[in-house]
Amino acid sequence: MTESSPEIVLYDLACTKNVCFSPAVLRTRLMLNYKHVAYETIFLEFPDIEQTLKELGVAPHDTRSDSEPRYTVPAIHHVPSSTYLMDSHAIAEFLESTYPTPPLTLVSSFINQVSCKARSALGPAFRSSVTPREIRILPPRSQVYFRQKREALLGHRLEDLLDLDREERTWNDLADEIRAAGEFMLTNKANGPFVLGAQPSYTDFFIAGSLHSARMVDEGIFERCTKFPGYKEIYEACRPYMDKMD
Ligand SMILES: N[C@@H](CCC(=O)N[C@@H](CS)C(=O)NCC(=O)O)C(=O)O
Repeated sequence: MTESSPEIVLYDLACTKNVCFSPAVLRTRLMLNYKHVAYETIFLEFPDIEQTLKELGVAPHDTRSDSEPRYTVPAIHHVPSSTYLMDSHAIAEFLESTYPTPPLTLVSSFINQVSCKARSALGPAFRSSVTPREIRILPPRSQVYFRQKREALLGHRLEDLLDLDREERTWNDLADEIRAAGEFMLTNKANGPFVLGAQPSYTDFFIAGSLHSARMVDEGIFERCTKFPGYKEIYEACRPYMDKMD
């Protein structure tokens, strides 16, 4: 397979750095890189996602509220089977069954617990630090879209989220939980650097993807997080699967 005949077209979210920064797309991208699947990327601006995916015939999400977008990236076009698919979890299952080698554990009781702890510890911290800064790396049309959607949800201006004292308190309040989640990631460290030990899992890609996303938005958030045990280890172990980011 050559660069000019990719197996997969990956629809990603555009930013001014021209690299992948969406945490959801990063999970898919790390998986494609890990499995050495030849793919090309089409970066879409926020306001173009719905129309582009609709025109491709992608089935919309069955959403129950106006706040959940009906079309999201990542989306893929699997060229050999003319399959169009949206949603990182559905895409992960498709990739695992279509490209079983090398294998990737997508679910297990242990990795699900690790994901859950990481999400609950980092979610509020990233919402206080990443969400208000993300707009800075969006192109102008995406900025307008992002501001409109987020402010409608928040009920106030994005800038009001960026209160440095409150941000500090949020991280301090969460410190024990972030540390505990990071230490839990290291449960199998005697066998290797990944959550399961020697082999990466989808949870490693979730953690590394979230950290890389934060890093693309603001290096300081990444540094803040990787001071805790576990996070840097997983991130570095996943570095080999971050070679292609565009
Ligand atoms: N559950 C989805 C969520 C993906 C998601 O939220 N993607 C965002 C970009 S990071 C998106 O496409 N949003 C479209 C919009 O807000 O209109 C997944 O994991 O694939």
